[in-house]
Amino acid sequence: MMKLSHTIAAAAFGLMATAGMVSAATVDTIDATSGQAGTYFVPTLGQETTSPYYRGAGEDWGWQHNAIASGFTSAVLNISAYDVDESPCGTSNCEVDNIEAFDAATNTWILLGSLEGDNNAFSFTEFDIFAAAGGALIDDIVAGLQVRMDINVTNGGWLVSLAKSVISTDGSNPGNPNPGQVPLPAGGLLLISALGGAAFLRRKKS
Ligand SMILES: [Ca+2]
Ligand SMILES: [Ca+2]
Ligand SMILES: [Ca+2]
Ligand SMILES: [Ca+2]
Repeated sequence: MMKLSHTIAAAAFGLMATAGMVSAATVDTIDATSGQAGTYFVPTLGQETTSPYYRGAGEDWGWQHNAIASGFTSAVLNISAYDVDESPCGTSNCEVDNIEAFDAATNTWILLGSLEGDNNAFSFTEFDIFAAAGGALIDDIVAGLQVRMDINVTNGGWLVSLAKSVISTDGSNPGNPNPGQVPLPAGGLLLISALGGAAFLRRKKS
C-alpha cells in the first residue's frame, strides 16, 4: 500500500511536471516595463536600432532580476538580443558581447558566456545559471540575480540591443524573444490609413 501510494504520488508529480504546474517553476522577466534605472531594454519592436537602446563598446549596462523562491532544481537565463554579429563574420574581430552574473559571496562577476544571437533579428541566448561556477549563483538567484553585459570585449565597432532577460526554473518556458509591446504590423497600419482615406474621400464627395 505504501509503495502504491508512492507510485501514485510520483506519477502525479510527473503529470504536473509535464503540464508545467510544479509550484517551484518560475519565469522572471526583466524588460522595459520593469522600469529599472540604468537599463536600455527595447520597449517596442521597431526601436531596436535607435538610441539609447542600440549600444556599442563603451556603453555597457546591467540589470537585476527579482528574488525567486528556493527549491528549484534547474535554472536558465535567456537573454533576447538584436543583431549579434558573432562568428562567422569574416576573418577576425567579430562581435563578442559577454554576459556576466554577480556572485555576492565572493564579490566577483562570473562569466556566463557570449551572446549568440542572429544578425538583424531578436533571438534568445540561453545560459545555465544553476550549474555555472559549481552552483555558486544559486543563492544569488534566490536573492535576485544581478546580470551585466560587456558589449564588444574585442572593441569592435559593433552595436547590439536587448529586448529582455528571462530566468526560468525547472523547465518553464521563457516565452517570446521579441519586445513586450508589439505594434500593429505595417500592413495593418496601411490598411487602416487606406480605409481612413477612403472614408475621407467619400465624405468630401457627398
Ligand atoms: Ca564593453
Ligand atoms: Ca548586423
Ligand atoms: Ca553565490
Ligand atoms: Ca551587431
